[in-house]
Amino acid sequence: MNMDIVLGLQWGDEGKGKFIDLISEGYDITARFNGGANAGHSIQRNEKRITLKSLPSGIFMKNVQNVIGTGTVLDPISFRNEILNLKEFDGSLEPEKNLVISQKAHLVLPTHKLLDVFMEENPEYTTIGTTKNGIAQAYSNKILRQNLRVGDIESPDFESRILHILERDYRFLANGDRILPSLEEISKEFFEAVDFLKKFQRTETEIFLNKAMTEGKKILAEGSQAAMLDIDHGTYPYVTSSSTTAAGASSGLGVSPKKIGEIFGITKAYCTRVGNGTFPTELFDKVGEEIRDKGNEFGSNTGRPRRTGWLDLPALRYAIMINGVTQVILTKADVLSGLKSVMVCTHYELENGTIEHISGTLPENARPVLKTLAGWEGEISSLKNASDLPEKLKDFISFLNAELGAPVTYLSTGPGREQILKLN
Ligand code: 2SA
Ligand code: MG
Repeated sequence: MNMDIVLGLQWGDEGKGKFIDLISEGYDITARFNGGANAGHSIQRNEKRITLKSLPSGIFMKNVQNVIGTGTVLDPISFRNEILNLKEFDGSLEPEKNLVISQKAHLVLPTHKLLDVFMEENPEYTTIGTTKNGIAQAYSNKILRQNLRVGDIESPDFESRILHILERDYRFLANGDRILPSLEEISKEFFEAVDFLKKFQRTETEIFLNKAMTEGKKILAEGSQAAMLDIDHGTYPYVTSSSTTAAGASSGLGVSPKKIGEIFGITKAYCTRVGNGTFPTELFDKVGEEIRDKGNEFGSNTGRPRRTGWLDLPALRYAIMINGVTQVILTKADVLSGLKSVMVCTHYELENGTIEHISGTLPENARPVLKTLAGWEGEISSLKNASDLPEKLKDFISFLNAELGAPVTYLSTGPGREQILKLN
């Protein structure tokens, strides 16, 4: 097996970036297969923290190749900012050398972002609570077969085709009393960013990846967002617009499912969600606030406060099932440390029965049934051995092992790189 996958099992922000950063040393390539600048993968290095958006987390390792795959959408303006930010973070990094971008990844255009804001603020549309990065607009234009791709930036009529789209979108956006930036301004910024993008390697990443595998190289596919935000399987319409699942990794990278080995699913010891949509175990009390503050639960890019709630096992079982998760990585148990008791939703009750797995469409009247477990105490962030964990936390993990159908193999104990314990 040549490709392993890391993905989020909840609504994002499970700590994927940190885990990927830890294990990516064991891989030759890390690859992003979905989403775009809506992602925020936070990584801590030498006391400094950086949030990656479109870049794969292996970008810090010079001997790791990084791929922005076909299933993603790339915003040249955001990409340029991200690269400049990366170089400021560590001037010795050379992403021109260890990054390869798919020619078939779709471009996010400036008007996609304006349209995203327009739809979010216009009561005639459902408000999703998006990151306003134009993600849905880029993907919908892809599906409409009206969009341009990274490979198009070299074509002689690229500029005129882009201008045609921008002008058309502007005619739509200008309908009403909205104040828009000038078209000249946004197109200038866009074309400058496209020139910057030309410094980076662009290729048929499917061929690059499959060839690498025939040479025995190992790939780590890095999921953005999470299972419950998947366009097909998530809590529609409050989802993102890409395929966030293991199957999405396969199609987004052009790598056969036969090549997939481990599927690492990341979950927090509780739940968070940003944006709108169903969240049955949400907490509206002091405990919820405490978790938000202690867990620093604010959007890594947008700064939005995240909604917090208890762990939702039916949702987690569902996410594990649709992804075929082989190992569960548990994060942020340290945030719950000190609570007298913690709760976990074990199933849902309906008028005429129970639900053990929720799928994206949980019936309105489903009531979460919560089980109370004893809390744990003490500072676990500096522990070096899993055997030293508080007994009550060990019990919590054993409980999850029995409930989830996939083993919890790692426990993250803090944001730092070394703060992770391998469990047996
Ligand atoms: P979009 O922008 O169209 O993908 O938004 C659609 C829904 O998907 C959710 N979404 C996210 N949820 C959690 N984290 C995300 N990434 C950033 C982070 C978010 C941030 O890691 O912190 O900085 O606020 C992410 N990206 C998309 C979004 O909230 C909508 O519910
Ligand atoms: Mg995030």
